[in-house]
Amino acid sequence: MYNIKEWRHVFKIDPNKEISDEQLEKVCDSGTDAILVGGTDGVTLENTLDILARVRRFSVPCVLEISNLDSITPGFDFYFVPTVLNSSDPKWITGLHKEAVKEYGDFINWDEMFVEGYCMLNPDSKAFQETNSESVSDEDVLAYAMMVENMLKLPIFYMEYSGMYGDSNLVGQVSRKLQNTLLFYGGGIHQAEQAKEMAELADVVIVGNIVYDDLKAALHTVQAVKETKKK
Ligand code: 1GP
Repeated sequence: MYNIKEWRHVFKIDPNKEISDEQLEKVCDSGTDAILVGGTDGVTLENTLDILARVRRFSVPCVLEISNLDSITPGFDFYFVPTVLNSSDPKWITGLHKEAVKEYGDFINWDEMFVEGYCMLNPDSKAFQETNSESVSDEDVLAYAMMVENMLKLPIFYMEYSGMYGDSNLVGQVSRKLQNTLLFYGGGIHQAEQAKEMAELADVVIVGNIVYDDLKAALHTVQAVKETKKK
């Protein structure tokens, strides 16, 4: 079985966006550690199953990042469940989770499930707005990181800058607060240099949009991350 503790680079594929078979093959065979399937809007069971079937032709691990109850389906290697720490709406913190467990709780293989403590950091992003997130100070982010590590004891803390390159200084400070919890960084990575900078600070670097905007640049981020040691 795969060990997520060894992952360094992940591509996030949005089921609601078009990607050709040829492009998807390049993404899956790129040497990335996993394909994370998830998006903010328009994620349906149909487009999720389509991506799952197409990624399954390759040996790369395939993970569903659950974004709504309708698109949950068996067949993924892992299920990542976001809980949005800075949301003002309980629905995104424990609400949808409770509904999912009410419906599927007895069928869930808990060993395949990892909860991600999300901190939404780009107020202009769809993800931030959709989840009714509240703006946070650096001190807030550090407090959330310490809570995730020491109080909630979640496996993953996700700094989500979706669409915007983040503050490497803050990512570094967060990194120093986490020992057992893995630090995921995602947002605005357009070139290898940025991927490398974040790979020095975070355990896992997530690359999303650039796959659709500039596939060649996206593919270059894999090697950049892989040859970088976390400090
Ligand atoms: C989005 O964190 C990921 O959920 C990656 O962000 O799309 O900006 O690369 P980008």
